[in-house]
Amino acid sequence: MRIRFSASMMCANYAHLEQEIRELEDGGVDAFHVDIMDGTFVPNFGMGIHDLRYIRTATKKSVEAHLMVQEPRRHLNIFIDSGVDVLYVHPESEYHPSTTLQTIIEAGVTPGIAINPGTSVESVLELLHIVKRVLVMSVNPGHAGQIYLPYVGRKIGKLLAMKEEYGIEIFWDGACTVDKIQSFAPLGVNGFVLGTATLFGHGRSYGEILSELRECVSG
Ligand code: S6P
Ligand code: MG
Repeated sequence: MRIRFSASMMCANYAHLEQEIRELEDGGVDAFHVDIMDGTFVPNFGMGIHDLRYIRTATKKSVEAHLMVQEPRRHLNIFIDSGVDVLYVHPESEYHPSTTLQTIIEAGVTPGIAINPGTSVESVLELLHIVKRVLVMSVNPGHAGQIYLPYVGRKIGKLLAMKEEYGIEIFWDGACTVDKIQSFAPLGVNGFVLGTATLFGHGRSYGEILSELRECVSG
């Protein structure tokens, strides 16, 4: 199984965004992760629709939008029309998350749910029938640079045991360090969102870091 590494673009250098995208692509990143926040569902404003549209036009690689917004169904078409490959919504943000996910599926976009540290697998069980991806938050959503919440490890274990039955892929978002990748990739986590913990702001090239990570998870 090829492990997929996504770059958390909220952590990129906006003074040179195009150059950042080229360096990440050349360095071997698999996808661009765009954190959209509304200041209500999470206590922060992250990236916006213009950032998402720009990144979409600047790369042919996969672009995933992580919608940390209240009732994303109200704005879903804006995100679908941006040309994203994957849309993650938070079940906690909707009265009817399955309706929202159905709209995503019908638009031909890969449907995913992002689940907060305080959200149990049991409470989203039925949604696992219709999503392709589960993005497990190992920090509370809203900010980069936070500390890993260790109790999330058990939830990942539970989801891994259900992967085959539900036909889902599991992705990790938040405080994703090398040791976490080394421990969880062999267990079956399909991909990791890389932010400040591993990829950005370390004074090393993205290519160097990504090759080391690739080596860590190979074989
Ligand atoms: C958090 C967001 C994440 C972060 C990412 C940053 O609300 O969904 O995608 O951008 O976790 O990575 P790090 O390594 O700084 O925690
Ligand atoms: Mg995210």
